[in-house]
Amino acid sequence: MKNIDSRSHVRGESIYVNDIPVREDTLFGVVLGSPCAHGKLHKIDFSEALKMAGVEAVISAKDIPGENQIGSIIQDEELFADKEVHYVGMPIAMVCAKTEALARKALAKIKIDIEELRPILTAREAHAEKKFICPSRTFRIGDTDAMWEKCAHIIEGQAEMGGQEHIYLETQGAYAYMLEAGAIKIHSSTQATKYVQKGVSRVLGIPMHKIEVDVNRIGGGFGGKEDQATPWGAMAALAAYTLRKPLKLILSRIDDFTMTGKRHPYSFDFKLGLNRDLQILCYQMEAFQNAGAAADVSPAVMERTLFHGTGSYHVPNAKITCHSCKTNLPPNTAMRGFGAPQAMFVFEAAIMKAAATLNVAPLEIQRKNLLREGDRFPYEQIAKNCNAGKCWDSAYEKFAVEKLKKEIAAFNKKNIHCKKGLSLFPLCFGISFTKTSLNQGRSLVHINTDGSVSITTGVVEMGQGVNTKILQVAAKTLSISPQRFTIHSTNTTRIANPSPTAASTGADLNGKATIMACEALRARLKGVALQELKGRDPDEIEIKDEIIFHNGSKTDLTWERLVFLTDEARISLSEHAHYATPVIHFDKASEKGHPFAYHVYGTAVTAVTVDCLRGTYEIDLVKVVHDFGSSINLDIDIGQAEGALMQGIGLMTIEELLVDQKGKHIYDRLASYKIPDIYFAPKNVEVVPLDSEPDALALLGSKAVGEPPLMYGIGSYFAILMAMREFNPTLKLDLWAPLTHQKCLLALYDKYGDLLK
Ligand code: MTE
Ligand code: LUZ
Ligand code: MOS
Repeated sequence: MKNIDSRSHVRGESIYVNDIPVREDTLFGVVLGSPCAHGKLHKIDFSEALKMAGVEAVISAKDIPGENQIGSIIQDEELFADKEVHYVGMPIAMVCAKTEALARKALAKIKIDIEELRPILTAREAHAEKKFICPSRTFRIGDTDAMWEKCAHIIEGQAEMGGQEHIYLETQGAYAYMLEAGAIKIHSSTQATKYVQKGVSRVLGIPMHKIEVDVNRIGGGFGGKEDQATPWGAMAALAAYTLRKPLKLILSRIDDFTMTGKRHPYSFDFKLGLNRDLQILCYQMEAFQNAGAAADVSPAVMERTLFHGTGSYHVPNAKITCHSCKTNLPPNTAMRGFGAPQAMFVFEAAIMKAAATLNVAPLEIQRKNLLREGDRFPYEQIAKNCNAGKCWDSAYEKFAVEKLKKEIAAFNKKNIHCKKGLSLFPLCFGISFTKTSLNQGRSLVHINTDGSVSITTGVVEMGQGVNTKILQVAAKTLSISPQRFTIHSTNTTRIANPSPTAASTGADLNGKATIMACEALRARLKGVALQELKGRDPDEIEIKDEIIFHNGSKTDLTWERLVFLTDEARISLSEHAHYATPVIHFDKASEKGHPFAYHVYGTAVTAVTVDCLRGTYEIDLVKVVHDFGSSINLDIDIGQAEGALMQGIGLMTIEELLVDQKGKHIYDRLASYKIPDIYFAPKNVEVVPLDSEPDALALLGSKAVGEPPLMYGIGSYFAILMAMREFNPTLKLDLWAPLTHQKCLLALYDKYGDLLK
C-alpha cells in the first residue's frame, strides 16, 4: 500500500503548523536568546522595543502565572531565563507583534546586561569539575577485574564522537489560541502531545483538561521534538493566555539551530581484552556524555548507551559506565538512535584498534564474537531469535564480500593516491522505551453509520509512514477497504496521556492498540450479523473483504447494512483500546531485567574510495541485510532504512558541529552545517530483507524500523579508516567522528594533532 500522505505531500497540500490559517488578531512571536553561554542576568530593558507600533508585548519569566519550569525527567529547566543564563540561545524573552518582521526588529532594540561567567563546554571538563546531570551508572556482567590477566591481548584507547543536528524540514513551532471558559488550544509540531500539554499546564498553572494539544503531522522530528517542542508550545500558550490573542511562534532555521539541543557528543575511554583465538573476553568502557545545560532526556539517552554498550557482540565480562556531564551548551536531546550509535561506535573503534595492533582484519574479530542465540546481554536479557550471525553470513554471501575484498586489494595495489576501504557493521538494537512505563499505546476507533471509519491514535506522523501502517492493520482486522478510513490528527482530547512517538515503537504500540479496538468492534458486528442471519454461534459468521459470510457462504448482508443494524440495536460503534507491551521489566537497583520486547538485527557492507591527496572520499556502496521481520509495508520500511542510513552516514562523516571558545555554534545554518545531499549518497545502495521469524511483539510480525538502520552509517567511518590505512599504514587510530574531509586529509599526513591545538 502506498504511503497515504504521498499525494498531499507532492501537491504541497499537507498541513503543518505554519499552514493553519491564522485567526483575526493573531500575533507573531520571536524569541530572544542569550548571547552568552554562561552568565548572570542583571537587567533587561524592553522599553525601546515596546515603543514600536505593532509591538504588543514582550513576555519573560515575570509574566508566568504558574511555574517557570519545563524540565521533564528532572526539574532543572526554566522556560525563560530568570537570574542566570546557561547556554547561547537560552530563551530570555519573547517579543509579540503584529508581524514576525516587526517582532524581529523590536527584538534588536532590547538591551540586556549580562555578567559573563566562564562556560564549560566539554564533557571531560564537566566531569573534572564534578558537574553532573544525574548520578553515573554502571552495567556489569562477569568479572572484568579478574579477567584481564587471562587476556592474551589488551587494547586500550580513547574515542570521541560529535553531536548531530536534527535538520527536520519543519522547524519548531506552535500556534495557540484561547477557547471558551479559560481553555486553550495549541497546534504544536511535537512528537509528544502529552509533554506539551503538561508543560503548558505547569507554566500557566491550569489543569491539563483545559489544554488541548493537536498535531496533524510534523515535518520530521528525528527525536528533536520529543522533549524540545515543549518550550515553544508553552511560550505560544503563555502569550495567548496572558494577552488573550492568538499567537504563532515558528522558529527560523538559525534560531532553531541555536536554541535547541542536538545529539549528544560523547568522549570515551575503552579497554578490550581478547584471547589468542581473537575471542573477546573482557570489555571496559567509560563514557562521558555532553548533556548540555539541563537534563532534558539525557538520563534516558545515557541509559540506552549502557544498554548498547556491547553492540552486536557477545561479551562475557563487561563493565560499562556512563557519566551525564553538565555543560553550557543547549540541552542535548533525543535523536534517532538515542545514545546507541555512540556506544556502538566506540565498540567498533576498539575492535578496529585491536585488529590494527594484532595485524588481522577487523572482520575476523567481528564475526568471531557476534551474538548467538541464548547469549546474555550485560543487562541480563537473553538474545532470542538472534539474527546477528544470519544477517552477517547472508550479507557476506549475497554481496560477495570475498570478491569485493579481492577487487579492493587489486585497486589499492594499482593506485597510489586513491585508496579503497571496506567495512562490515553488525547491528543489534533493542526495541522498547528503556523506561518500561512508557511502553503503552492507545487507539480510538469510530465506525460511522455510513460504514466509514475514523481513527485517532497516540502516535504522531512525522514522515515515517506510521499512519499508513495504522490504516493497513485496521483495514486488515476489519477486512474492509482502506478507502473507508481516515486517520485523524493526534489530539489530547481524543487520546489522553500518550507516550511520545519515539524509540521506534510508534507503530508497534499504537498499531497493536488499533488491532485490539478493531477486534472488539468486529466481534460486536459479528454478534449483530448472527442475530440478523439467525445463526447460533458467532464463529458461523465471517466478515471478509466487506462481504458477510454465514457458515462459509456469502450472504446479502452488506457492510453498510450491518453497521446500520448495529447502531439501530443501540450497540456501540466506537472502541478505545489500550495496549501495554507484555513481558518487559527492568530493575534499576540491580541494572538487570528484560527491558526490550525484541531486538532488530542487520549487517551493512560499506565500500569507499578516498582521494589521499585531497582527503576527500566517496561512498561506493552500502549493501545491507536487514531484519524487518515480516514487513507489512516494505516500501515504507526500505524508505526508512535508506533515510536512516543517510542520516547515519552524515553523522559519521561530514556533519560537524563546532562551538567557539565562548560556546557559540560556528556552523549554525545549512550554508555551513553540511548534511549529505544526493551527490554524497552512496553510488549504490541495496537493502535486502532477511528471511526471519516474525516476532510476536512486533506489529503483525513487522519489526520496528525507525531508528535501527541509522547505525549502518557507522560502517562508512570504518571503511574510510581502512582506506586511509592503505595509504598511511601507521595512521593514528584515535580519531574523532565525524571523520570530515579536513580531518581525513590531516590524519593521512600525520598532522591530525594540529587540529586539536
Ligand atoms: N522518518 C521520518 N521521515 N521523519 C522522522 O522524523 N524519526 C525517526 C524515525 N523515522 C523520523 C523518521 C525516529 S527518531 C523515530 S523514533 C521513529 O521514526 C518514530 O516513529 P515510529 O515509532 O513510528 O517508527
Ligand atoms: N525515548 C525515550 C527514546 O524516552 N526512551 C527511549 O528508550 C528511547 N529510545 C530511543 C529513542 N527515544
Ligand atoms: Mo526517536 S530519537 O526515538 O524520536
